[in-house]
Amino acid sequence: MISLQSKWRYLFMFLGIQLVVMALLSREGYQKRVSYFIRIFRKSDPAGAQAQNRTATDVPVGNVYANLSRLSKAETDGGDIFYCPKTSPLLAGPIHVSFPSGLTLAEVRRKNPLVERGGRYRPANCEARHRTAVVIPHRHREHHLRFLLYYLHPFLQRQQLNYAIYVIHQAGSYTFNRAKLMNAGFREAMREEDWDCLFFHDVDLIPEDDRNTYVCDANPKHAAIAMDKFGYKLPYQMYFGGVSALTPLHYLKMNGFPNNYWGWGGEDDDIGVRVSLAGMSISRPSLKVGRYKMIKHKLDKGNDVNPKRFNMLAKTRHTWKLDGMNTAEYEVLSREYLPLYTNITVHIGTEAGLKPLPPRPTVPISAKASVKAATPKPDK
Ligand code: UD2
Ligand code: MN
Repeated sequence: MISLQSKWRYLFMFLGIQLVVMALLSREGYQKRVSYFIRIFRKSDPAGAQAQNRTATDVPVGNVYANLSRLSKAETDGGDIFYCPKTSPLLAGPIHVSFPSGLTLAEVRRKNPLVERGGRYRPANCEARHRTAVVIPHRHREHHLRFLLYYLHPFLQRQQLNYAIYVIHQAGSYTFNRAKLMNAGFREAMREEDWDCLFFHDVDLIPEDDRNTYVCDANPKHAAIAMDKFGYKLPYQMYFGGVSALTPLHYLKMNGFPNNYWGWGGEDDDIGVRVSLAGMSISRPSLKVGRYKMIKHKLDKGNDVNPKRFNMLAKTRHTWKLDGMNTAEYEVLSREYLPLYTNITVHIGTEAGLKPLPPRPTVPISAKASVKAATPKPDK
């Protein structure tokens, strides 16, 4: 009969032999088999569960950072660099989007080591086929901006683009003007580089499929065709809000965007109408690919609904050539090349122009009529 003590001895001997065998196997380059062997004994291993969700290229489905480990800094030997493939081999389709609390810009930086100052990137081992500037109108939405940067940087790197991210920040507290900020963004981005495509991008919209490529089409493209807030459907045929993409030629052909929509609403429809007035049509990705999640939010302070929007929209066909890129007046207050984006702070004035509105005179009631006549009317 074997005593209890010798039972333990045999057990230790058996484990010892196993360890020696495993060590030998791993020295011979059999690490994969060893880790497989180990995994068999770890039933509830989350990594094992995740492995079942992997694609043929060993990528966890939906993780926007999954493929970035396949990117590297330039390793060229000084020889020719060839164009990147027409379809990036790094694309993986649907992206899982969630908004965990506590995300910091430092974390986004850490996860995107190849992004250069000003939020720029170009593939190291092939020549990008496309140069895209992303223009984001912004004020007081730092929380949303962090999430957008977290998702957009790896998304664009997967697409093997030469890109930069420009945040156009409206200075002051006067009513927000999304479309005028885009005009400023267009001019300031083109001043820096000969971009062949500009993406005009709400700060709170996160793309959910990397096959929605951030390159331009033959016609102005409306990219945010399927948003969660509209049940992943296009709300109406002429809808052009959220995210759109135009070449510099498209942009100039339609005289850019309107400058006179102050506050929420209308400007996106005006832009859509401009596309057709300039003789172009709207192109769109498929509903399957042009999917976006919008970070939930309330209407901002300083961006009240614009009550004049319907009247203005009715006049777009008469106004589009008179107001737009050709009349966009603003002052650049600062240009900062931050690690994850270029921040351009602009003063865009008010309805009355670039100069701040003169303080209202306090006058006796009898004199009010004559002052009214002398005060410049805000333009429509
Ligand atoms: C819708 C459209 C948007 C625009 C807007 C009307 C969608 C997804 N988007 O957005 O493209 O046509 O209606 O103007 O339907 N912003 C700031 N700070 C502010 C206010 C606005 O940064 O204080 C920027 C920001 O990039 C934001 C964008 O302007 O995403 C649009 O404003 P919004 O998100 O408040 O309006 P929303 O979601 O109704
Ligand atoms: Mn929004």
